[in-house]
Amino acid sequence: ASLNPFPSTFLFGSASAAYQIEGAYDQDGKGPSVWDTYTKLEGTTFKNTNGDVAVDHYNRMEEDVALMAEMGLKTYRFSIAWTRIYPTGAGEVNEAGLAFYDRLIDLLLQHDIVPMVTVYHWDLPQALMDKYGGFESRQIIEDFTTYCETLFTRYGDRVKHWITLNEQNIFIGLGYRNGLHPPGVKDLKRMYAANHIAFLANAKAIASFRNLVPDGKIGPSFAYGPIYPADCKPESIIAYENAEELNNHFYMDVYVNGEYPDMAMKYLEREGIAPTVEPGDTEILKAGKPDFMGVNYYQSGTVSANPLDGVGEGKMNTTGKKGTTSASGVPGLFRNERNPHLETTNWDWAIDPAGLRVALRRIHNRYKLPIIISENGLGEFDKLTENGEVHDDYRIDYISKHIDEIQKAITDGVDVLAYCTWSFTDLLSWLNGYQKRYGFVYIDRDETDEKELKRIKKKSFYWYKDLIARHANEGAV
Ligand code: GCO
Repeated sequence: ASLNPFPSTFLFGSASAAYQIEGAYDQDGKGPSVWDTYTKLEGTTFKNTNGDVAVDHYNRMEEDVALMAEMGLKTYRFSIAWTRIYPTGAGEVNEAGLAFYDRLIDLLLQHDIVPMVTVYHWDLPQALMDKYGGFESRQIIEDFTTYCETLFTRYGDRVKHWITLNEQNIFIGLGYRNGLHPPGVKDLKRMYAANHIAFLANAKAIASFRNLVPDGKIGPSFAYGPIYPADCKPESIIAYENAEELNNHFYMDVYVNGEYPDMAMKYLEREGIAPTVEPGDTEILKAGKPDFMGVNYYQSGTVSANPLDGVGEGKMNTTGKKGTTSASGVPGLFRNERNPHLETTNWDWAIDPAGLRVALRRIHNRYKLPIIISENGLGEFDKLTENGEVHDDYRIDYISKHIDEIQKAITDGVDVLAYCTWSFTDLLSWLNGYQKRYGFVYIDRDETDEKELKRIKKKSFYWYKDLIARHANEGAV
């Protein structure tokens, strides 16, 4: 039996985020974000790298879009920097910031590239952190909604694909559990409280989108690592269910159904770290149901049982640091394990193409929503050859295997609308600097030396270009 083809409307694309590519950190009235501040604190990032210049996309946008057009991208997912629109998070709008994204959107459309806009990819205005602690205050709900409404009103005529919060589980988790992202806190009670407020902000923004862009689609992008049991011991199955519920359903259930899953909530209540759900919150959450689930997929996780006095909160395995995958977990619920069947990247992320099919099937079965794969890709130490080429066959291998699994999931019956690789050009890895490269386009720079920021097409660039053309012409990939 053969596989179903990708639908003709399927969008093969690529993605980025403002802080990771734009640079121009104080140009044209942009205000500072928490990442501008955090990366300047000694020791927070690899070799103290920051995004002041990044890959200077802000000043080279035309050149970058020309490369996307040459490739034939069907969609480009990018994020808008809140601090370009509202330099202090609220108050007066900065027309120069709005105009930059107008130009980007118009240029994409001229080349038949569908713009997919992320409204929040982690660069919270520093002013809102200073004023009320960012996501720790309910005041952010109104400021975030106002910011979103400004974007919906300005761009909604041309942009029909919107992503609200990018990887809420990661920016809240690394920000408040592991202390690795701003604000660098390690406090689970504060984490779950901020997370609840982020849900409310997300839902309010979606509700107002309905009035402003009635013909558009909107949803969050969730970093989904599907969980496997380490073996078939019954206690491993319970552990897997615990981890799937606390790490994954805990977020997606609220996005889609407006309610926290029972067992995770009971656990948080027992620990005294449950968020306070105020009267009216559930109604707000239920009124913000997304049109699709955005999924950023990099790897699966594997767990076994963990006794009550077992290993505790370790670093999440998404930090990209070596050796953090094992020996962590939640006492009484699960313990993270290595999966002996999977190889890992140089940053110790398990490589698991079939896990993407698992992810898509699970989301489809539980939530019955279409899915946009908003990120998937391989971070590597790409090197230029002597004649200035990049032979990233490992990336081609990685992406093609993941695309095969998407096709299997589509054949299974999952409704997948788009696939965005991470990333189009190389860019700043939040904590790992410029050495960790994800792009189809190599950028000639390192942590300290910006060089000329020359754009060099990698081997994978030509490969993805061919794949998109084959899909457009023959329906095959
Ligand atoms: C990194 C990460 C990021 C994320 C992306 C999440 O190395 O910093 O991989 O690039 O994948 O920003 O949405």
